[in-house]
Amino acid sequence: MQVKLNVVVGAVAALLSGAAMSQDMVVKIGHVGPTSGQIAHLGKDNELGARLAIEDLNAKGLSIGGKKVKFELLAEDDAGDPKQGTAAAQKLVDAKVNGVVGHLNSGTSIPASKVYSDAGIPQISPSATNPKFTRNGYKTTFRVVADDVHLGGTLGKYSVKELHGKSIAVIDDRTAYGQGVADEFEKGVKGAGGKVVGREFTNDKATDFTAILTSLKSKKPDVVFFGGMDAVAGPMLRQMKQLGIEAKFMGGDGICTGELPKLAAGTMGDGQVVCAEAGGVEGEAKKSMDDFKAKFKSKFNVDVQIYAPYVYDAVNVMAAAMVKAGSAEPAKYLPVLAKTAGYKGVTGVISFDEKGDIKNGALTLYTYKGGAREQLAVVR
Ligand code: ABU
Repeated sequence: MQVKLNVVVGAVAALLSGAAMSQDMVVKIGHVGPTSGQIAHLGKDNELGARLAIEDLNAKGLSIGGKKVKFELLAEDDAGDPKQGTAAAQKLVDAKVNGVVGHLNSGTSIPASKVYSDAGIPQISPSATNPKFTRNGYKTTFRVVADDVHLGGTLGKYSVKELHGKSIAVIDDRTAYGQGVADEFEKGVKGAGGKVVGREFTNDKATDFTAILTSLKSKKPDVVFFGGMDAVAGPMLRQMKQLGIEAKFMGGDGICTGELPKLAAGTMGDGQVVCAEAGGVEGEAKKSMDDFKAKFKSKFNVDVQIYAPYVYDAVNVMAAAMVKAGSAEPAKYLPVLAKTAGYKGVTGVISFDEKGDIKNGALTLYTYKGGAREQLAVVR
């Protein structure tokens, strides 16, 4: 008798759980970043931001169009390489993701944006800052950070007006991001009446900068700007020290990471480096960012490098558009996503303009003291 009862209870439980499962809807969010290679620490930072967002969304038990939703993360590695970027994008399209957050780099985000656009899948980059990313006329392309026109231009002006640079040297890594931000920096310097005494380039895998630094040294720069990522900037700082180049060192968001002091191996002077994150919060809004960073640290036992909070917000903005549209189908929620206005995230208020760029994007200027990043100012 007891055996029969157990069988009946088991069958009812199985039926009930089956019914619950059939009511649930799975929403697949793709994430792509370089989780291997020289800037894997930044790719992993972004991916953890996505993981935290998905966990928090699932904990809220959201419904979309009357159906309970389970969000799933499909994480891909593009190694920061444009070809691997488009292959990863195609893989996510084939997996029928509902939306994509990524890629990290401009050099991967730009070619991948065509793949997502052709498939009608919304893409939000949390960190690609090259202006071209949102200027191809694709309705599916968005970003939640300021672009390099703003970033490079502001840093260029800052080098002249605040750092009082008289002879400024510029180096870039020839990537879409590095070359673009360095060009904008140069325009900013010249617009502020400053003088660029030399321009050199390297690549995003280089480790030896002796030739270009020696050439620039002869021009006696008081500021050196590098358009590229922290993995290259760190060894460059080490070699500047070895060559006795005492200049201030500036860079965009690609170098403005928690990892830079380690990569420079203790050769950065206090206040020597000035860089900018392509976003930022101040005043009362700072608490949400600080709370996010504390939660991230307690959950993953690592500090935020730079863009994890922006990934977190990008996933949430996408989910909010799905809820509002009552559908996770890309064609149905895309118009709602495009109209995002006044979304309050951990990185501040997010509204998109007609190109898919964040409106009124902020920049946060930083320096480093005692091996730690220290905020100088938030500017718009
Ligand atoms: N924005 C800095 C790093 C990513 C990129 O734009 O390539």
